[in-house]
Amino acid sequence: MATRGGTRLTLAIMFAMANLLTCAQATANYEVVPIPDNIEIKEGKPFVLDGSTTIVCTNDDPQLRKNATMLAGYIKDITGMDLPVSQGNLFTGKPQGKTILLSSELLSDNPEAYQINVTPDIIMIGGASPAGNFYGIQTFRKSIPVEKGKSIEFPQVNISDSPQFGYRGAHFDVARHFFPADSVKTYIDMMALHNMNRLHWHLTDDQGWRLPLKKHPELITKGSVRRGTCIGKDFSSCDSIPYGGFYTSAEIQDVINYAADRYITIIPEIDLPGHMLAALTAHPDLGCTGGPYELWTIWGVADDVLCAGNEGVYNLLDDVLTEVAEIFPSEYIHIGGDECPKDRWKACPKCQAKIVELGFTDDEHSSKEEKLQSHVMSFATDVLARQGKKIIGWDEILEGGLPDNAVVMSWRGAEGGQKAAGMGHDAIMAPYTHYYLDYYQSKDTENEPLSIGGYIPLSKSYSFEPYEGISPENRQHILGVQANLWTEYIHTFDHAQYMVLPRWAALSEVQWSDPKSRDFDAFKQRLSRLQDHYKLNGYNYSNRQE
Ligand code: TNX
Repeated sequence: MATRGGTRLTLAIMFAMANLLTCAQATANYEVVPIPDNIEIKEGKPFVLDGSTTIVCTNDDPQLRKNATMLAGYIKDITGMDLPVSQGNLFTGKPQGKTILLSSELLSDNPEAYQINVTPDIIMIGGASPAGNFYGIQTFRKSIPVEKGKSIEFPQVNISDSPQFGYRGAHFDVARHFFPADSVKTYIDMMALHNMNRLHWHLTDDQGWRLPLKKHPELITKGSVRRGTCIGKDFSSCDSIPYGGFYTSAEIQDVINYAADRYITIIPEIDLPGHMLAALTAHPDLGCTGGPYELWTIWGVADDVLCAGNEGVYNLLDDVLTEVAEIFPSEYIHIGGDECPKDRWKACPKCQAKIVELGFTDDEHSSKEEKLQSHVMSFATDVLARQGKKIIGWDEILEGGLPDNAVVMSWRGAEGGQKAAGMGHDAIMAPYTHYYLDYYQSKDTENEPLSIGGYIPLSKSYSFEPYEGISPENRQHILGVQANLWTEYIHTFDHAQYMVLPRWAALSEVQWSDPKSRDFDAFKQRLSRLQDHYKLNGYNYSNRQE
């Protein structure tokens, strides 16, 4: 009896000790999403992150300081440790104690490149720029297991990494349903977690105008609240509940700055000359029929578009785009160009007179109305060029001839991007076949929230090959890849998060990682750890992994 009891006691103590040892410590895993290019683990004593660690910037660059504060925030959220941030210099003496050292002087052709070197006393996160440093911080942050109250062991390692593409985009439609500035900021945080750097902000459409402009306040006062919304997919119905929303100028500025602190550029979209019922509602004289018009309560493609034979349209576009260029620091402004039916223009004496004036005729490439649309797009391009900006347009802009320097956003498959690259134009791949995240992510549609249709499982988003069909000499024209989130059927931010997560994780590996590392099963392992970070941050995500 005594012996048995003694054995039991010894076992219990051993078990408790083993538990203590394993519970008190957790080990970092560098295989994060998106997977870094090179991870070289080394033998030897790990770096143990505990409350005595200091975060040190190697210079007084204000961006690096912001990075350091952000890193301290991430570590606090994940582990509960509150680490101090200070400034030091690698060359004027070794910092005291255990240190995470941030720098932005790494030599690399790619400004977004970074390296992480872990030794027992120092973790060095070096970027080729503050942005590169920031991506090093993202990888570091994602490597930490989400287990509060434990010290974290970081195995010694050399990581070197840089992105495949300079344009790593996510789109957000805030016109069909409105998402307040706080939600947009959370969207930006989610993007940063996936190393994305361009937010394509779809601010105007047939169902609402969300961007305040000083010169044209009527676009908000008359164009931001619709009479109601159709119920589900029944376009003959209307809930008769006024629906709308818009940002204040201060909120727009705040979102731009918030994004910039996370190395994300906001590309605003003013969708023209179709998808313009909001502007027509405010200015009925600018449509071919003279109206009256009202904000749409249904979805789809409206026949009423801006009248391209009306001088007032050009004046409005000049004012709007000039002010948009002043507000947004981005090099690119998106001017839409998609889904502009030509029925009204064909029947409109003013549009037909303009076609005659410009000498347009039908030919084997395009109709005279398509050429008229190109004329509008060229006008908008020139207005923006005067402000030092370039344009992005949906792939329909290929139809009547492309303005110089125009970037094509390929959405009706990858063909538009392939064609643009062949013509020497830059292109962004956002094919509906892989990256329309308003589509279902499961075949089990009965148990999914109502969606526009389609089926894009995680594996499909993971399988896109951006260079397929592009000759090696034209690859330089593929700026990058983007996913779009159209919100006809997405009413809440919770639902928006559910649609993009985890498909953004798949996208991020296509945008960032070396295609040689593409492996769906290995990706799913990495994803399970990323999901812990989704949970920690309170992001709503889907568990579907078809
Ligand atoms: C096509 S993509 C559209 C949008 C819709 C979307 C729905 C593009 C340029 N136009 O207006 O919201 O499909 O999936």
